[in-house]
Amino acid sequence: MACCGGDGNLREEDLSVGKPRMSGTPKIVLVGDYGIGKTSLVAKYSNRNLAGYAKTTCFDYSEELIDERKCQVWDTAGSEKYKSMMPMYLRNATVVVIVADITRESDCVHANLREWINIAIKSGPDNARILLAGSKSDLISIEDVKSRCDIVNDLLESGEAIPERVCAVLYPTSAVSGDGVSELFAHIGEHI
Ligand SMILES: Nc1nc2c(ncn2[C@@H]2O[C@H](COP(=O)(O)OP(=O)(O)OP(=O)(O)O)[C@@H](O)[C@H]2O)c(=O)[nH]1
Ligand SMILES: [Mg+2]
Repeated sequence: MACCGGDGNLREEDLSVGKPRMSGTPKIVLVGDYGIGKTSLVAKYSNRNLAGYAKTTCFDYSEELIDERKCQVWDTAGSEKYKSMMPMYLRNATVVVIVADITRESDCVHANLREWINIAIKSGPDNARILLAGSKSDLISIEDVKSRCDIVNDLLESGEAIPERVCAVLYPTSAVSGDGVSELFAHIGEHI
């Protein structure tokens, strides 16, 4: 369900879906650049078929069972123009999942994750858990997936310290093969 006005601007009532009716229900927010596979990940988890690429407008909202608990899942649009909306999307988030395309060079994946980690820390609640997922693992070999995750994890450990509530381990996933998708959502389930 897309939740934006026809002018592409978010209205306050668009966010009512996350308000009192759902209070107490864990809120999971997926963030990351456009076209990296956030919508596909949620669709794969909930066994929905996607017909081609339709970029998300503002955010899509669905309710999913994660670890046998009903959760609100907010799948945000990655386009640059929606970045200013992040504080609204991230409001009251329980878990923020940052998605990055693992097929890109490791230092690029790392820089991307770092940027989104900073956004999530700055714009999200202080107690939200932040998890990292790599997408499109089906497009590179298993060996490359492993070595890229290792390099990115090493890069995350080095340099500027990351707060403890960020689980700085990159989970590889593929919305095409399904690899890692249930593992990622089980990981989310550990934090709700
Ligand atoms: N090979 C492969 N393609 C993928 C995977 N996940 C997504 N894609 C493709 O990548 C494109 C973008 O996927 P989306 O899930 O719409 O990306 P998004 O992050 O939601 O994009 P925005 O809504 O624009 O932010 C689509 O053509 C998908 O088919 C994956 O795991 N493997
Ligand atoms: Mg999308």
